[in-house]
Amino acid sequence: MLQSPNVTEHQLFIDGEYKPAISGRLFQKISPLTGEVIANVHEAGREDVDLAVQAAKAALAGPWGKLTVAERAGILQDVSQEINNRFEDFLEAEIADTGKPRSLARSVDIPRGGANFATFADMIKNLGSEFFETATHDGGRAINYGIYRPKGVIAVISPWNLPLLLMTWKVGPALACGNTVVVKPSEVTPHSTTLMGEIMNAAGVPKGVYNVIHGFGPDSAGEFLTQHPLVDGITFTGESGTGEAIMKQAAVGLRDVSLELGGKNAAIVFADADLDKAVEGTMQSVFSNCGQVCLGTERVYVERPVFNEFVARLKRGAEGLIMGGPDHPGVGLGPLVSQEHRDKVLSYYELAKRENATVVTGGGVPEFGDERDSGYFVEPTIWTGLPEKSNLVREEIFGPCCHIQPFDTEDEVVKLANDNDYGLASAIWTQDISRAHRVAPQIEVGLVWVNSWFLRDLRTAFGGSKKSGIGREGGEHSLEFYTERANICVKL
Ligand code: NAD
Ligand code: 6OD
Repeated sequence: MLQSPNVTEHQLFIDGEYKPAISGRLFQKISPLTGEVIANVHEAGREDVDLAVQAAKAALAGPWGKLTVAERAGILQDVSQEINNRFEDFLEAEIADTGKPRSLARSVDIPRGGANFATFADMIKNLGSEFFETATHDGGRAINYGIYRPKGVIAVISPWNLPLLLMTWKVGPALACGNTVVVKPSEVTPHSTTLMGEIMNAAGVPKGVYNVIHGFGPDSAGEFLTQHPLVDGITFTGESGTGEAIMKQAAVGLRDVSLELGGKNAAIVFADADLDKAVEGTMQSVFSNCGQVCLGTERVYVERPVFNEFVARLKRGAEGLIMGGPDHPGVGLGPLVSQEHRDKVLSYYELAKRENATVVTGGGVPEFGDERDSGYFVEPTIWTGLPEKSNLVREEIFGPCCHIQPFDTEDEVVKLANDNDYGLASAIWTQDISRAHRVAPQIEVGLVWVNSWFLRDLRTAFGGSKKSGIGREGGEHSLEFYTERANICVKL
């Protein structure tokens, strides 16, 4: 394996300090652009995980647990500001780990890192509580009011596709609610989570409140963390199969889980849609982040009168995408994150051939004849003609590809969209406002966009139905997982 000249090292971050793993083990982080080793990462063993969890437990009883809500919110605003101050460092970290276009990381990933702290700091500061007056049997009165307590030590386990965005989406509300965290980022993208240790120290977050352990899932840091008896809750984003494993691990000791899992999201394009906008929106929902977005579209249903035109226009769009590294001129499509993930995506490209799909465009590995040939690129790909029972139409691929299918009636397309084990998100394209309101609630997912995609208001409920998740986070919905609610009843 080649090694880049600028190999970095990522240690664990425990109790406010960077520390080498006691395990003595290191693993390599490979660049998705060059296939070279770009970092050596310390892998946490059981002893390291125990240290991190003990630090998080102790911090609950330290200065962090004694702050007023306003003081805590103030510190989290400082965390947000520090992310903005170190914007360029986060940008470098994120694009080195993922290979994604710089413009995408600049406009989406890094700003959301900051927003995830600022939004939940605001929320917690402005939170009210319920109050009831009760008539008592003796003709008197009692009052009841609700309080929120932090849940305790939260294990945050995050994936590689939007590393900073998805990690802070959990850490922001967890800390806003007064918890402490031990974060296990994906082994594929360790950099930005490590860097957050510096941010926490600079913002004055007390030691032990934010801890980072690196490693893998089974028989490694992820499993050790979820099995630790002092962990009070586990919030996880990743594959549905991993979610099942984590739920089993959480059952021991009856720990609460919040699971944000996979998707096989449908876009529905009605013939009355503004086709320019539908094509542009679907280009984004299929190809953004090289298709590595849980909310991305992999099934497109198009009403028959505009089917051929839509397919032709999406094909033109896909063929116009420029593939390349973060700073390649005009880049629209980066590489997939790893060799392993490329193998998975390509296995579906092969399946399409075996099942005689019509390959509208793409379907293979591009040949550039330049340095891009070392990256994990695949062609943006569109298929038609497969039956709905095909695994390609049913399973999450997580690559820059989609299958397009015509439909004739509203009832038919609702059934098609819902005929899937996943239930994360959907996008509906129509100019008929009544139809939009009629169809959207019938789609069995956690989030439906109408004439848009990935428009996020962090105060809204976010999560998946069916195999796409358990629980909702976002705004005050996050309190359901990150706090314990108690009622205080006072007889007057
Ligand atoms: P993954 O499930 O392979 O890994 C996610 C994390 O879990 C990693 O940190 C991994 O090390 C850890 N892990 C794996 N096995 C574990 C175990 N047994 N115990 C504890 N930790 C374990 O997912 P991925 O490949 O990193 O990410 C892609 C997946 O994430 C896709 O399925 C995508 O749809 C999903 N995702 C969902 C959302 C959402 O909001 N619903 C958001 C982003 C990604
Ligand atoms: O926007 C978010 O808060 C969020 N959780 C996005 C998930 C994207 C999936 O890849």
